[in-house]
Amino acid sequence: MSTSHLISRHAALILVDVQPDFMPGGALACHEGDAILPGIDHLLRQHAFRHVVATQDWHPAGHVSFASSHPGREPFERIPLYGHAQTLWPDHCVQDTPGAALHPAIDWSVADKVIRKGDDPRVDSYSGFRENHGPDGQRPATGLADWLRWRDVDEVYLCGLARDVCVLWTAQDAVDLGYRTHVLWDLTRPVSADADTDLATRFRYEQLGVTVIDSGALA
Ligand code: VGL
Ligand code: ZN
Repeated sequence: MSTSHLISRHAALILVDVQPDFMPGGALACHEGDAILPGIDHLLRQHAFRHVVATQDWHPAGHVSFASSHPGREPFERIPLYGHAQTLWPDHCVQDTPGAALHPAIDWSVADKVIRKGDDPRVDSYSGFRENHGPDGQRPATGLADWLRWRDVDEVYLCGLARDVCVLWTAQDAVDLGYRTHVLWDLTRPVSADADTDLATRFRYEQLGVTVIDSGALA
């Protein structure tokens, strides 16, 4: 935490799913999810990153990840789907609803690119880089890696929601794709409010080789 991070010209900031549905009052609220907004606003106003990308969870009504699409199932149950575990969620980030918007408290004009994910009704998508496993066992790319490659990005800083789901999956893929990967811990919040789970999440990042830092350490 003490080391100050000099931001490279080849680094991108990736803002994951900063959307009202993941904040208190929203359909799939993260614990204190809105607490990240002032820090993200501050960071963007500094124009510290040459490349800024936002991801946006963007589901059609009746999406396969919604518990409501599976009669007799409840949100947060897990079911097998295409050979993998699928957590069922409350209906959230339904396309063109206010809860799915990029959060209005942030000035998104500084984002160079918005990657929408989860719009295939049959497939969930946590990572900003690749969809979850589909019926054919593949994980289709979202286009984010191509976009970053085109701009010579070799290092990514992640923030947003949720710390234990979409930010984590994005971090995992970033590491797999060879990016030096950092998570801005203070600018993330988890779906699960449980402190032990949160500690385990932090350990997972560290195991992956992701640097866990606070945004105050950026220079
Ligand atoms: C997310 C669950 C379902 C996230 C998205 O943004 O972390 N979590 N869809
Ligand atoms: Zn979702």
